[in-house]
Amino acid sequence: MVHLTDAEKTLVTGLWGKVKSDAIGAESLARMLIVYPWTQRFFDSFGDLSSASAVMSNAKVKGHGKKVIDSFGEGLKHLDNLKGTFASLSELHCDKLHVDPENFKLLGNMIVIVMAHHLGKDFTPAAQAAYQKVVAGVATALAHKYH
Ligand code: HNI
Repeated sequence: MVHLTDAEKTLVTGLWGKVKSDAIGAESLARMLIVYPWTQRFFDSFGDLSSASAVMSNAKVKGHGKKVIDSFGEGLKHLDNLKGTFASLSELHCDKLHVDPENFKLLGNMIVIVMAHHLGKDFTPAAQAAYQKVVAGVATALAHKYH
Protein backbone atom coordinates (compact mmCIF):
# COMPACT_ATOMS: atom_id res chain seq x y z
CA MET A 1 0.00 0.00 0.00
CA VAL A 2 1.34 3.37 -0.98
CA HIS A 3 1.76 5.81 1.86
CA LEU A 4 2.17 9.50 1.29
CA THR A 5 2.68 12.10 3.98
CA ASP A 6 0.29 15.04 4.09
CA ALA A 7 3.07 17.21 2.65
CA GLU A 8 3.48 14.79 -0.26
CA LYS A 9 -0.26 14.73 -0.92
CA THR A 10 -0.28 18.52 -1.04
CA LEU A 11 2.64 18.48 -3.49
CA VAL A 12 0.94 15.92 -5.71
CA THR A 13 -2.41 17.67 -5.98
CA GLY A 14 -0.84 21.14 -6.21
CA LEU A 15 1.37 20.19 -9.14
CA TRP A 16 -1.45 18.36 -10.91
CA GLY A 17 -3.26 21.70 -11.06
CA LYS A 18 -0.27 23.21 -12.89
CA VAL A 19 -0.01 20.74 -15.77
CA LYS A 20 -2.13 20.29 -18.87
CA SER A 21 -3.14 16.75 -18.09
CA ASP A 22 -4.37 15.97 -21.62
CA ALA A 23 -0.90 16.71 -22.97
CA ILE A 24 0.74 14.64 -20.22
CA GLY A 25 -1.54 11.69 -21.03
CA ALA A 26 -1.05 11.80 -24.78
CA GLU A 27 2.71 12.26 -24.53
CA SER A 28 3.21 9.57 -21.88
CA LEU A 29 1.23 6.99 -23.83
CA ALA A 30 3.01 7.90 -27.07
CA ARG A 31 6.44 7.69 -25.48
CA MET A 32 5.63 4.32 -23.93
CA LEU A 33 4.64 3.02 -27.39
CA ILE A 34 7.88 4.37 -28.91
CA VAL A 35 10.36 3.40 -26.20
CA TYR A 36 8.77 -0.01 -25.46
CA PRO A 37 7.43 -0.98 -28.89
CA TRP A 38 6.13 -4.37 -27.68
CA THR A 39 3.37 -2.41 -25.87
CA GLN A 40 1.94 -1.61 -29.33
CA ARG A 41 0.42 -5.09 -29.54
CA PHE A 42 -2.53 -3.98 -27.39
CA PHE A 43 -3.39 -1.16 -29.77
CA ASP A 44 -3.96 -2.95 -33.09
CA SER A 45 -6.96 -0.79 -33.86
CA PHE A 46 -5.08 2.50 -33.47
CA GLY A 47 -3.80 2.70 -37.05
CA ASP A 48 -0.34 3.94 -37.97
CA LEU A 49 2.22 3.42 -35.18
CA SER A 50 5.08 2.69 -37.59
CA SER A 51 7.42 5.50 -36.57
CA ALA A 52 7.95 7.85 -33.65
CA SER A 53 6.39 10.75 -35.53
CA ALA A 54 3.41 8.61 -36.57
CA VAL A 55 2.84 7.64 -32.92
CA MET A 56 3.25 11.22 -31.69
CA SER A 57 0.69 12.59 -34.16
CA ASN A 58 -1.78 9.66 -33.99
CA ALA A 59 -5.21 11.01 -33.00
CA LYS A 60 -6.28 7.73 -31.38
CA VAL A 61 -3.17 7.76 -29.19
CA LYS A 62 -4.04 11.32 -28.14
CA GLY A 63 -7.64 10.37 -27.41
CA HIS A 64 -6.72 7.30 -25.45
CA GLY A 65 -3.99 9.19 -23.58
CA LYS A 66 -6.66 11.60 -22.38
CA LYS A 67 -8.89 8.75 -21.22
CA VAL A 68 -6.04 7.14 -19.30
CA ILE A 69 -4.82 10.34 -17.68
CA ASP A 70 -8.33 11.43 -16.67
CA SER A 71 -8.64 8.11 -14.87
CA PHE A 72 -5.17 8.57 -13.31
CA GLY A 73 -6.17 12.10 -12.21
CA GLU A 74 -9.31 10.71 -10.62
CA GLY A 75 -7.05 8.33 -8.67
CA LEU A 76 -5.15 11.33 -7.28
CA LYS A 77 -8.33 12.29 -5.45
CA HIS A 78 -8.35 8.91 -3.70
CA LEU A 79 -4.74 8.41 -2.68
CA ASP A 80 -5.82 6.52 0.44
CA ASN A 81 -7.93 4.06 -1.54
CA LEU A 82 -6.21 3.39 -4.86
CA LYS A 83 -7.10 -0.31 -4.80
CA GLY A 84 -10.80 0.40 -4.44
CA THR A 85 -10.68 3.19 -6.99
CA PHE A 86 -9.01 1.05 -9.66
CA ALA A 87 -10.67 -2.30 -8.83
CA SER A 88 -13.00 -2.46 -11.83
CA LEU A 89 -10.32 -1.14 -14.20
CA SER A 90 -7.99 -3.83 -12.87
CA GLU A 91 -10.59 -6.47 -13.75
CA LEU A 92 -11.05 -4.95 -17.20
CA HIS A 93 -7.31 -4.88 -17.98
CA CYS A 94 -6.94 -8.47 -16.75
CA ASP A 95 -10.05 -10.25 -18.02
CA LYS A 96 -10.92 -8.33 -21.19
CA LEU A 97 -7.79 -6.53 -22.33
CA HIS A 98 -5.18 -9.09 -21.17
CA VAL A 99 -2.63 -6.36 -20.52
CA ASP A 100 0.53 -7.61 -18.78
CA PRO A 101 0.61 -5.64 -15.49
CA GLU A 102 4.35 -4.94 -15.91
CA ASN A 103 3.20 -2.38 -18.47
CA PHE A 104 1.53 -0.28 -15.77
CA LYS A 105 4.98 0.38 -14.33
CA LEU A 106 6.36 1.34 -17.73
CA LEU A 107 3.57 3.86 -18.28
CA GLY A 108 3.87 5.16 -14.72
CA ASN A 109 7.58 5.86 -15.18
CA MET A 110 6.80 7.62 -18.43
CA ILE A 111 4.22 9.83 -16.69
CA VAL A 112 6.90 10.92 -14.18
CA ILE A 113 9.40 11.65 -16.97
CA VAL A 114 6.90 13.66 -19.01
CA MET A 115 5.85 15.62 -15.92
CA ALA A 116 9.51 16.46 -15.31
CA HIS A 117 9.75 17.82 -18.86
CA HIS A 118 6.60 19.88 -18.49
CA LEU A 119 7.24 21.25 -15.00
CA GLY A 120 10.99 21.86 -15.16
CA LYS A 121 12.33 23.17 -11.87
CA ASP A 122 8.88 23.08 -10.25
CA PHE A 123 9.25 19.31 -10.25
CA THR A 124 11.50 19.30 -7.20
CA PRO A 125 13.15 16.11 -5.98
CA ALA A 126 10.52 15.92 -3.23
CA ALA A 127 7.72 16.24 -5.78
CA GLN A 128 9.33 13.65 -7.99
CA ALA A 129 9.65 11.22 -5.08
CA ALA A 130 5.99 11.77 -4.21
CA TYR A 131 4.92 11.10 -7.81
CA GLN A 132 7.07 7.97 -7.96
CA LYS A 133 5.07 6.66 -5.01
CA VAL A 134 1.80 7.57 -6.71
CA VAL A 135 2.56 5.86 -10.01
CA ALA A 136 3.80 2.78 -8.15
CA GLY A 137 0.59 2.77 -6.10
CA VAL A 138 -1.58 3.10 -9.19
CA ALA A 139 0.33 0.27 -10.92
CA THR A 140 -0.13 -1.96 -7.86
CA ALA A 141 -3.82 -1.10 -7.68
CA LEU A 142 -4.34 -1.84 -11.38
CA ALA A 143 -2.59 -5.20 -10.93
CA HIS A 144 -4.50 -6.08 -7.77
CA LYS A 145 -7.37 -8.04 -9.36
CA TYR A 146 -5.14 -10.09 -11.64
CA HIS A 147 -5.44 -13.83 -11.23
NI1 HNI B 1 -5.56 1.18 -19.98
C1 HNI B 1 -8.51 1.09 -21.73
C2 HNI B 1 -6.96 3.39 -17.73
C3 HNI B 1 -2.50 1.61 -18.45
C4 HNI B 1 -4.09 -0.80 -22.36
N1 HNI B 1 -7.39 2.07 -19.77
C5 HNI B 1 -8.47 1.89 -20.60
C6 HNI B 1 -9.55 2.71 -20.12
C7 HNI B 1 -9.13 3.36 -19.00
C8 HNI B 1 -7.75 2.95 -18.78
C9 HNI B 1 -9.89 4.36 -18.15
C10 HNI B 1 -10.94 2.80 -20.76
C11 HNI B 1 -11.79 1.75 -20.08
C12 HNI B 1 -13.18 1.64 -20.66
O1 HNI B 1 -13.33 1.81 -21.88
O2 HNI B 1 -14.09 1.37 -19.87
N2 HNI B 1 -4.87 2.26 -18.37
C13 HNI B 1 -5.62 3.09 -17.56
C14 HNI B 1 -4.76 3.63 -16.51
C15 HNI B 1 -3.50 3.14 -16.73
C16 HNI B 1 -3.58 2.28 -17.90
C17 HNI B 1 -5.22 4.57 -15.41
C18 HNI B 1 -2.22 3.40 -15.99
C19 HNI B 1 -1.91 4.53 -15.40
N3 HNI B 1 -3.66 0.50 -20.31
C20 HNI B 1 -2.56 0.82 -19.59
C21 HNI B 1 -1.38 0.18 -20.19
C22 HNI B 1 -1.82 -0.51 -21.29
C23 HNI B 1 -3.27 -0.29 -21.37
C24 HNI B 1 0.02 0.31 -19.63
C25 HNI B 1 -1.07 -1.33 -22.29
C26 HNI B 1 0.23 -1.33 -22.45
N4 HNI B 1 -6.19 0.30 -21.71
C27 HNI B 1 -5.42 -0.48 -22.54
C28 HNI B 1 -6.20 -0.92 -23.68
C29 HNI B 1 -7.47 -0.35 -23.51
C30 HNI B 1 -7.45 0.39 -22.24
C31 HNI B 1 -5.70 -1.79 -24.81
C32 HNI B 1 -8.67 -0.48 -24.45
C33 HNI B 1 -8.40 0.52 -25.56
C34 HNI B 1 -9.48 0.58 -26.59
O3 HNI B 1 -10.29 1.50 -26.52
O4 HNI B 1 -9.49 -0.27 -27.46
